[in-house]
Amino acid sequence: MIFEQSWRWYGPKDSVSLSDIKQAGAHGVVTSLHDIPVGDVWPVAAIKKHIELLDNSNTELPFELHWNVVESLPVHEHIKQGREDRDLYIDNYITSLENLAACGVKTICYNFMPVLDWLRTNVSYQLGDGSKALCYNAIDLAIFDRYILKREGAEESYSPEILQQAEVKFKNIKQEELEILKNSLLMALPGDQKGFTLEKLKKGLADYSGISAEKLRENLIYFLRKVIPIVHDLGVDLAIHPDDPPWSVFGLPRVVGNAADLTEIFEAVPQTANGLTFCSGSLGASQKNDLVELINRFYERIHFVHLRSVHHDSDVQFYEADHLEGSAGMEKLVNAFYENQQKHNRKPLPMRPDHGHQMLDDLSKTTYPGYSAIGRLRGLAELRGLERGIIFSKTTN
Ligand code: CS2
Ligand code: MN
Repeated sequence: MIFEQSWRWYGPKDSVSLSDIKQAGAHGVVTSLHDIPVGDVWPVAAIKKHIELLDNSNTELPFELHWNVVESLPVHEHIKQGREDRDLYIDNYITSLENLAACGVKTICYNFMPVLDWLRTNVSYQLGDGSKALCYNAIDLAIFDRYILKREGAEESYSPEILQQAEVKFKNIKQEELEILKNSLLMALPGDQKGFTLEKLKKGLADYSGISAEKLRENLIYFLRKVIPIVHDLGVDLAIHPDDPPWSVFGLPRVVGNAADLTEIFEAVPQTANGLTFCSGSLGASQKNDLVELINRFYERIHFVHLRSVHHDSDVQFYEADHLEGSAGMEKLVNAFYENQQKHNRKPLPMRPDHGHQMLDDLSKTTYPGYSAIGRLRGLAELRGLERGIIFSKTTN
């Protein structure tokens, strides 16, 4: 197979159970210890307890689940900011990786986005078939930034056209539209952080004033130079998740968005343990990124795959389409993974459908935006079919 079918699980509090995951046909469980504060060490006992949850589910049915990827082991903001105490947090990070390795969990996804993880302006964007998707609109982001957050200097982050359109749209906007916008941007990010308030967001942004993209990149490389040589010897692979969207938001620096960024990061610390989570949705949000080229170029560093497809309505808006639709060209991507696997003779890479629509019964449930059961089930099933079809067409005449 090209991929090890995987599924993100937020732990016992997740409304999608391990039994649901089995029924979705995934074997790999991508999960994290969400209750441990960012920056603290993950103790062996806590890791083992989490593994036991999966092991216990394996006694019910012969269908086995295992923890194949940590998503995420979050990086403390002081490391990203390069504060004086960063070495302490880096040491904790290394200890957590050593503990995970001792328990056999060796693929680690993380990101280096300041303050925020992924960001959307509407987490319940209505699609024509009745399902709901996640959507990003640059004009709405400008409205939030200027008129709700009222960030100082916000106007410098947008083009005159966007600012003008934001002004016009804001004048006529309905209260409920504003609520959706505010809630979408401030909602709790999946499992990782408590929801933001405007105040917390302002404070988080202020902590980055004076930190340029160059500085952030330096801080990332500083972190990798300390961590990679140690974890490389343990057989651990780190897989950085690209910025989503892959450009600056709220004036924050972002440095993991395209081939040039990735090349700098990988050249600075060449071991393949310094690797990538190939996320077709995040990288594909920029129409300048050629996804197939990125797979071909960085394949040997790709340790984990997120598949989803965005659809670009215009230069200012994209939404997350069905996995086989949208702009990603999923057939070409899965084919590129097949070709590279043949060439480099690698075992199946863990792959999960990254987000799904809220559809059918999902619509009446509360789930983390993007992480409903049925939408992802559809995504995984379609991707599995595509994978089978590609392998079949390559191996039979
Ligand atoms: C995920 C990210 O939901 C998503 O889009 O791909 O939140 C991802 O888990 C983190 O950025 C990885 O650290
Ligand atoms: Mn992703």
